[in-house]
Amino acid sequence: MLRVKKLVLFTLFAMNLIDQPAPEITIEQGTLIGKVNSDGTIFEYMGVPYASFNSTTRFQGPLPPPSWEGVYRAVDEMYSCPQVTRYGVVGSEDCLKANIYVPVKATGPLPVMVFIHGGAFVFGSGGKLLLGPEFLVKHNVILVTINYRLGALGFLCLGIEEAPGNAGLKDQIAALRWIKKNIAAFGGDPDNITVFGESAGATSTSILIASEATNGLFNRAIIQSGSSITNWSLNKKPIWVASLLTKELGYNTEDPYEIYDILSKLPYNKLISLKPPKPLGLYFDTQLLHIPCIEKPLPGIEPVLTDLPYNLLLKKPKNISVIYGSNSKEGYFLVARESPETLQVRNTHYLFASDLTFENEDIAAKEAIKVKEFYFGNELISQDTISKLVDIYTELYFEIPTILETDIMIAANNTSVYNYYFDYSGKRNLLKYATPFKNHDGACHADELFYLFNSRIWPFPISQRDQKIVNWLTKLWTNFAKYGDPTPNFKSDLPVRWTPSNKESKKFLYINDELNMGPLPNADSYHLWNYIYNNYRITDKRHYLE
Ligand SMILES: *[C@@H]1O[C@H](CO)[C@@H](O)[C@H](O)[C@H]1NC(C)=O
Ligand SMILES: *[C@@H]1O[C@H](CO)[C@@H](O)[C@H](O)[C@H]1NC(C)=O
Ligand SMILES: *[C@@H]1O[C@H](CO)[C@@H](O)[C@H](O)[C@H]1NC(C)=O
Ligand SMILES: *[C@@H]1O[C@H](CO)[C@@H](O)[C@H](O)[C@H]1NC(C)=O
Ligand SMILES: CC(=O)N[C@H]1CO[C@H](CO)[C@@H](O)[C@@H]1O
Ligand SMILES: CC(=O)N[C@H]1CO[C@H](CO)[C@@H](O)[C@@H]1O
Repeated sequence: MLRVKKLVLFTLFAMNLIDQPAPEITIEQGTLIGKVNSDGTIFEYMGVPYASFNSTTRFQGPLPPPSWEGVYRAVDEMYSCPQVTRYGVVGSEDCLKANIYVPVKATGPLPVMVFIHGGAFVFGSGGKLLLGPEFLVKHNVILVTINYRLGALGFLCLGIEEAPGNAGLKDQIAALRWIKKNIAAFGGDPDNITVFGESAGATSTSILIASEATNGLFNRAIIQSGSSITNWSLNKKPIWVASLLTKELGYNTEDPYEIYDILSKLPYNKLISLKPPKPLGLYFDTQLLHIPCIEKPLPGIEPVLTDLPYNLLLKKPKNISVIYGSNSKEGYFLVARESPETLQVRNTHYLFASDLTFENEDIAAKEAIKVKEFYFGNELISQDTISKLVDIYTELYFEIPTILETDIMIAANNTSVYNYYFDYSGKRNLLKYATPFKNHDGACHADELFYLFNSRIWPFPISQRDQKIVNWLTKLWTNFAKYGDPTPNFKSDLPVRWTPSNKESKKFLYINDELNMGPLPNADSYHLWNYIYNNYRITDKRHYLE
């Protein structure tokens, strides 16, 4: 009888009908068990709680991680923080979980790569749907993906103890602390941690570099299409934004305690679904509502951001090496949201973001004309000139801020800074395929992700051409995680030596069908924006504490 049972079980394993268990691991919280992935190469520990949560402290930093009796089955792939999808609200507030992927074959303490997902601070999760681990883990690294609170739950910022702001970033930091403390139990090296992120995840990573709350928590970082010094990294009017939410519920108040009273009692799915109309301002803005903020000092509360990231980076840059990069046509997905009406309105507005300040309106108007002429010459903004709008979105929001941030880090001159420019267009440029630009050249925002991750959302065979990019990208990224140098012995497996930028010149790895080193891309644009930000960047934090 027993024999038969065992045989049945074995057959089921062989057929992958039930999961084979991964080794049990014991940490301070208790013992947990994971499973082996479908091709037998990875031990997966899914949905491991790195912090806990209590709805009575909904907008505050996370609570310490929970402990448990018995064995925790770390196999739940479906955790995500509450967010609005086209199928309604998904996720639950009990979402502060990490997924840990360990190569089955590896020995010795492994370098650890922690990915912070993007999604405009309102959607996304650490799950396999986008972040399948196989491509990276194959190179003998441990990959950790995390969830953090999103939308109003992660970014309500009222400057009071009950809602000090940046809860979502505090989740990320709690995850990093948890990893530092516990990853050795999974075979990871706690002194060999690379944080990487894309879009809002890159902006988060950049903020984590700037923040003093993360000192000593990680050793390297990769910033993909985001920056802490873009306008969309920082909420200039957090209480006003919060009041837009309560206005949707019929209240008219800008009192932080009243706003808190209203929002703290709301069921999370109602709260996360509040969608105030966003007034189109004079500036060219992404109009994200739920983003990080500068925190007011509050007794007993550890802030993430006490000043603009720009100032923090200048004052006390972390001594870590960083890769910065962006994609050649980031703007495709943003332009896809424009309509003839919004294009029309753009003509009467400034073509820069509101993280600038001008002595008077004349100067602002003069500089705005300069920008308009640079991109559009004498032409109007319309469907006919849409490719110029793609460029300005690409450059103003992604490319230029990452390069300006590069400048700051290079000036600090303690570490290596690498730059890349991703221009490849293959069969896995997922976001581009969702835009009207699917047959155009170049890489859209987020397109590089599908060459780093084995996304389940794209379960198609990989072409040989695409496979080459997967191999290169994952090799470069994991080399950097291991050695702080993406091409330490390039002759063996990579066709290029990726040299770091320095004060004299910025050096870019151009990623396409070939890998080549080259100069600063779009140098004229860089000079334009460098001039504007040097002269007009808001650097006084009082502008962000209204
Ligand atoms: C949440 O916090 C409140 C107030 O501190 C406490 O009374 C309650 O027991 C907590 N709930 C859980 C589930 O821990
Ligand atoms: C900065 O980091 C580099 C590389 O890890 C190290 O050699 C150097 O001593 C560090 N400098 C300081 C001031 O910590
Ligand atoms: C490196 O960083 C340390 C600590 O911030 C600083 O004291 C030192 O001057 C820096 N070194 C260089 C070469 O900038
Ligand atoms: C990080 O891990 C790599 C690969 O295991 C190893 O060669 C390297 O020495 C480690 N770096 C540090 C700083 O421990
Ligand atoms: C977030 C974004 O893209 N733009 C913001 C820049 O700053 C102004 C002032 O706070 C906001 O109104 C924009 O929405
Ligand atoms: C690590 C690094 O970038 N070091 C540079 C610091 O600045 C001097 C002078 O510009 C360079 O010679 C170093 O290479």
